[in-house]
Amino acid sequence: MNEVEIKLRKNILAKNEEIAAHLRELFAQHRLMVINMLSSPGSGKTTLLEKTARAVGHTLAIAVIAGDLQTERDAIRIRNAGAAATQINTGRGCHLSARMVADALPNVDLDAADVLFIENVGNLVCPASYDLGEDLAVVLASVTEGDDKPAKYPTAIHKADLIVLNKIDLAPYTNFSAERFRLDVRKIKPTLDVLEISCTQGAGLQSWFEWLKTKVEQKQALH
Ligand SMILES: Nc1nc2c(ncn2[C@@H]2O[C@H](COP(=O)(O)OP(=O)(O)OP(=O)(O)O)[C@@H](O)[C@H]2O)c(=O)[nH]1
Ligand SMILES: [Mg+2]
Repeated sequence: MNEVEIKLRKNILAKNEEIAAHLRELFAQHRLMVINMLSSPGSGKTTLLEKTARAVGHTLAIAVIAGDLQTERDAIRIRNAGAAATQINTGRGCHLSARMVADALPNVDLDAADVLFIENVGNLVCPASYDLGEDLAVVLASVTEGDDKPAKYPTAIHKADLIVLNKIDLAPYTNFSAERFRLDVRKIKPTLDVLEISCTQGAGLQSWFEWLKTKVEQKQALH
């Protein structure tokens, strides 16, 4: 990057921080827990949200903003699972920005929801640099991506408040080492928990629901 590009990027990020701060204030006023979901394409973000909506949607009002370059497919899947969902199409954009989230908010009932998930565009690079006013960031990894991803994408690991490791049902068919994965995570952020799950077979999902419930209760108790 040359000097002009660096300055431009700094300005864009500063503007994003400003809007994110407004969003954070707005979410706090509504006592809404907001979770930014980051992952590579296809790690299972939408599947996890579908499972969550079906399993705990009757006790926890879930709203989702789903970001993809094209199509409304993820929002449709989530609505079919019983949660409110709004789709953002970024066109060629590799991440959601605070401005995009702000523009989508008229479609989200902030009073009705207990938790708002923001399913970011699938990649571990750009979404790690853009604050969306969220309370927490969850990085969803999956065993089919390989165990070297934390070491290769440390910015996303730094941003994360929880790592969810999905598709553990497929571990026997790969050379994935949960030990290597956890070791690299620990090197980058020693306090970070790794929660192993299988969306298709259900392993670990109960722990995910409990983590989520605790976080929502903590947010609601703040005011
Ligand atoms: N075997 C297995 N497959 C899974 C699991 N979770 C999700 N999948 C499959 O993985 C594929 C991708 O899942 P999605 O939920 O669409 O992934 P995503 O992260 O939302 O993808 P993008 O929005 O495109 O980035 C689908 O075919 C899912 O059925 C799992 O735990 N085990
Ligand atoms: Mg998806």
